[in-house]
Amino acid sequence: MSNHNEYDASQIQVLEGLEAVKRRPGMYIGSTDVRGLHHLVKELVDNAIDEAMAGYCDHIGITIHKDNSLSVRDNGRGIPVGEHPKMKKSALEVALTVLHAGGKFGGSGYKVSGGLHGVGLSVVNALSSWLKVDVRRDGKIHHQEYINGDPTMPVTVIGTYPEGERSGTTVTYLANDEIFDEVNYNFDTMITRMRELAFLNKGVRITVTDERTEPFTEKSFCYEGGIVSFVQHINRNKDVLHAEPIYIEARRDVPEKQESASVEVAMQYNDDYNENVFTFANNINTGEGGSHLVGFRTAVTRVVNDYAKKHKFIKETDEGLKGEDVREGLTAIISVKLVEPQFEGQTKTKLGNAYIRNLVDGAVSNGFATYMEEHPNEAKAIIEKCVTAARARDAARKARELTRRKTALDSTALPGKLSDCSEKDPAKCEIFLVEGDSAGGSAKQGRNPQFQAILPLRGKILNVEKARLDRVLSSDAIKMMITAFGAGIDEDFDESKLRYHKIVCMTDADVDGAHIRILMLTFFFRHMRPLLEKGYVYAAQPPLYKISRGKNVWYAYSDEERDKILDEIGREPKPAIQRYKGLGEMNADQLWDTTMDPEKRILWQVQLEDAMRADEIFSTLMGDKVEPRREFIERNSKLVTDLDV
Ligand code: 0RA
Repeated sequence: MSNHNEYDASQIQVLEGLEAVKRRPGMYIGSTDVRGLHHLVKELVDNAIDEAMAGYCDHIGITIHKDNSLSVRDNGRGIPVGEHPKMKKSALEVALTVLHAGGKFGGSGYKVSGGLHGVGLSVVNALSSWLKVDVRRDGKIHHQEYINGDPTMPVTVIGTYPEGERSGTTVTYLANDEIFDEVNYNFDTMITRMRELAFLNKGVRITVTDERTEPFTEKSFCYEGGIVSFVQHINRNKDVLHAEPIYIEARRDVPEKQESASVEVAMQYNDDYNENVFTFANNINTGEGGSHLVGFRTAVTRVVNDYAKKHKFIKETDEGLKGEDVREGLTAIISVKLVEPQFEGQTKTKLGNAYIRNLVDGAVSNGFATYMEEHPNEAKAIIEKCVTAARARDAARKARELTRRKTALDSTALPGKLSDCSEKDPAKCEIFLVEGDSAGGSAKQGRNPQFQAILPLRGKILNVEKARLDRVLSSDAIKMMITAFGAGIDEDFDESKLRYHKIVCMTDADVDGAHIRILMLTFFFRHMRPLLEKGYVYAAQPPLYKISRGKNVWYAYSDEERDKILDEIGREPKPAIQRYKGLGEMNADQLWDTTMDPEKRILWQVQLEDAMRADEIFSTLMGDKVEPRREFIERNSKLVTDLDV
């Protein structure tokens, strides 16, 4: 087999064995924690998605087995099994044992895919205690097994499959528990990612089966509507301004590169105040944006302004609507596919390829303008929303300038309620946002004033999910946080001005406390997102119980811990058990000992793994539709109270 569809050795970029992967797994999969573990699944699923993008596969199955091994199967053409012309062994074995062997896998026919077909296979093999592969191809079932990355048998035909049945590839592996801290897959993480992949690749069915539960748990995703369904899914609990999302698609040949690139956009306005625009390049979530996002934004601003002027919603001489005005309440998915994506930025999730900007701008300018002209009622609703947003923004701008001027020029303008610390190096400074004035008093007495600042916040914080910026900025608690942190908000947010690198939400260990914490997090998420992205936000964990006997005191942070302590110290001489109802019941020393002392306290760092999931959580919890909120809380009662774990 030496037709041009089979790769040859000259196309193999790096000839390295698997030792390099075993030695430095982080280089290949990011980390060896649970994220790295999930990365293995991603490597295999990406290969199958490539096969689907090339048009040969429409079903991908993922099964988590009882022993934590995992299978990925697809109904594509099957990995080639013929002899590799230069390596003198089966192409399948080469794919599993040679790093980057997949770099140019497949030759032509993959013009718009990520072009990395099969790359991850050898990495997964290197990091597995055992791996088995089955390829159905040309009527035969080819099989091979590995231990610690080494084959224990040659590729062997172990049977046939009936004519008319689909070809395909199945890989089953057990992640090596000497390499990974954790070999337990998280079903929910898996579901979220697979649903996203199904949205991005319309018509491809992705099924996830968890055999660890009795009976098995199974979820299957397939969206004929693709990213249109995705936008409807994001907006499902919101009131939309036009019934159907706007869908735009375009493809362009890039003659200089002999390749083509494609873009798909789906967009729909809702009556909220947030922008929910998510971008992807080759199915990879480009969280830092890039050229596709710039092109999209330019086009949307231009189309809305042109239409608004032409149809006299605003005057020809007006300054016009700003980008942020035309994106208020806009939900959109932008998905581009191109041959050699360049990923830049701090987290390598910013698309660099400059020509994509014009591709997206052109497509959206045409498609969106046409939609507006053809749908005057919908266009009117959209424009009126943008005009209102602009007016409110003007009021907010004035309010904002006030806070900005204060923070920039006037350091004495720190909020009166803030008890600041004396240390000036932000990296060493902590600020505790404390629920209620009485707990605030104890915290102020109990703290170490060298590096710990206290800001008491009275009552509920404004729900920013349901308020425009002008109202947000008129809330006292929010103004205090902005001035105390010193870094500004929204696009003015400047991390280098941040005055504390630990921002600790210290609320009661009850439902109200959890609610107040979510309100704080909602504000950070919508207006100071870098705080969450950079891991500056923490939740304090005050104890639930104080157990005392004679002079000895123990604190328990959960019911289980209380029982464990009681088991250890014995229940017989009847220790006194006090259940704390709130932070206010603790005196200054107790608060320091249990919750604030860096030597003893438990702080949870709030992690923002997935902005899209966070948006879903915040808009469900904080939005005004009651039914989805109730359902969400029923399904996720643990998550809601532990949102910050
Ligand atoms: C290159 C060529 C061909 C198939 C594949 C790669 C392929 C790789 C993977 C990895 C997971 N599933 C896969 N399915 C297919 C086919 C070439 C030919 O048939 O001519």
